[in-house]
Amino acid sequence: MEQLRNYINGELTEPVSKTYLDNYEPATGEVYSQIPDSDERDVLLAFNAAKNAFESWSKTSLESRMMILMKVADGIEKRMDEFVAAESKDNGKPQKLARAVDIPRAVSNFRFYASALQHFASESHQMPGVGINYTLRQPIGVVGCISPWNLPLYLFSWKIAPALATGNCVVAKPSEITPYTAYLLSQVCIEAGFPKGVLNIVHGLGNKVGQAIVEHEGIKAISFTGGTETGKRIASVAAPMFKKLSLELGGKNPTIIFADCDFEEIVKQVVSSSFSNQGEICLCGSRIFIEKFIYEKFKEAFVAQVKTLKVGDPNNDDSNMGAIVSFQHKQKILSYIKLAEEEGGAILTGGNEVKLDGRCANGYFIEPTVIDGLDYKCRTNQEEIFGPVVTLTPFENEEDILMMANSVKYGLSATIWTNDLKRAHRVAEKVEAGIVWINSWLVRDLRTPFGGVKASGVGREGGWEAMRFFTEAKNVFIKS
Ligand code: TXE
Repeated sequence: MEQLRNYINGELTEPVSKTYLDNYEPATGEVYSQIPDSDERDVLLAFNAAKNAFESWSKTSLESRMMILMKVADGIEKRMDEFVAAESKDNGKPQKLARAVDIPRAVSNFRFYASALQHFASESHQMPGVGINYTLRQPIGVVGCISPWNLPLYLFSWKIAPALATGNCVVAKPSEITPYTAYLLSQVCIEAGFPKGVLNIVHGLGNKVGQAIVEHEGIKAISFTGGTETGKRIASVAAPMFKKLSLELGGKNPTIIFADCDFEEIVKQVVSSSFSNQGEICLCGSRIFIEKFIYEKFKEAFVAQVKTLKVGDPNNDDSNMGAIVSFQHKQKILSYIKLAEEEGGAILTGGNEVKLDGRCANGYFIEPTVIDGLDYKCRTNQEEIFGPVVTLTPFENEEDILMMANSVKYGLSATIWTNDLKRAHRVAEKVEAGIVWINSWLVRDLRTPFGGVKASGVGREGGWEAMRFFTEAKNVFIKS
């Protein structure tokens, strides 16, 4: 059985405990590798390596820093097939999705920030006859990056690339459920000649390794993506330590469809925004609101389209949906489907586990599920399910839809389908979200601010937002 390794001080290392955790393949339900069951001792080794590397890394020329980050991007790209297969095997997503989205985006993340670091400028403020102020944006030092299982390398690199680009050294922890591509990244860093100790990857459990990263006095900023409840726990530890915090948390995103939308075009797009990655994307639209005039027409067309989705072996190119990431998460999703029925919902399609034969006979598969007839205030419509489950709800008018859309504790993203330009701007302005798409979904420009409001998180990633998060601004005034 393959045993993964931590990446500490430029070397692949065993956990101090010498113990390992099983790593499952969601499509088969089988253990296929083991990850280090690291603890605070491994985090301490990683922190010391990062601290020792900081002096030289933070003084590395911008061009050299850019070059080595570009080499990492090239290294991933060169091993694309291996990364794609690993991401799909670890997460359960179709290989074609990992090939189209996850791994290319991880490459883009490294290239984006490798170039951004050469253009990241700061301000000066002249006081005529008095003097001049200039702002230094200095790296923080050793920072912590903790990422989830839904888009493993995509979100892992989304944090560590800007952290490294701004001259910090990193102690990073991928999800224990999907560790493999982070392990491959370690190998790429070694092959690229990445300076020792600048990036350290410690595998293991959240409440052991993640907690140790958050608690460590010397780790001055935490960038986290994951569940809202975990975000709360992290904030409760980090805030009193005055650490900088970036929290990208859960969502319960509305898809808002007005009667004047381009009906034929949107049905397939809303199927995609509902069920991509088995619905395990924080930006998926899980509450679909349809203007009452077209409710029945949309319901019929949408359900018919959903029924064409094939849930299958992630290795097969004709699979539109793969496996749910873990047995526990599959059970959580099924429990919400049961709750929806208890709350009076009608299952229009789906609602069941999918039993495949062959190698996937023991895998974790759920049908794409569409439910209607629920009150917008019920638990199914208020709580994040994070799986292939969406609800349909009719609405009367703009006021009605904004009240329902904003009724949840989350505020991550929203998607609006309408050809009324003024209405699009009005609704985009009033919907409580950090990211809004109009007549599109998941169009991503890495320069834009990324993040949510309310229980969806604190702070923004992306573009200069990430570069500023990972630096401290210092104003210096010189008298003339
Ligand atoms: O997140 P967790 P998971 C939501 C979604 C999902 C829920 C849980 O609702 O069902 O979060 O998913 C580490 N201190 N999203 O289990 O548990 C953990 O090891 C420090 C939305 O992935 O929050 C992992 O590396 N770290 C999200 C990471 O935190 C801790 C995407 C995320 O784990 C920790 C994924 C602790 N006390 C899930 N406990 C989005 N917004 O994209 C755990 N961890």
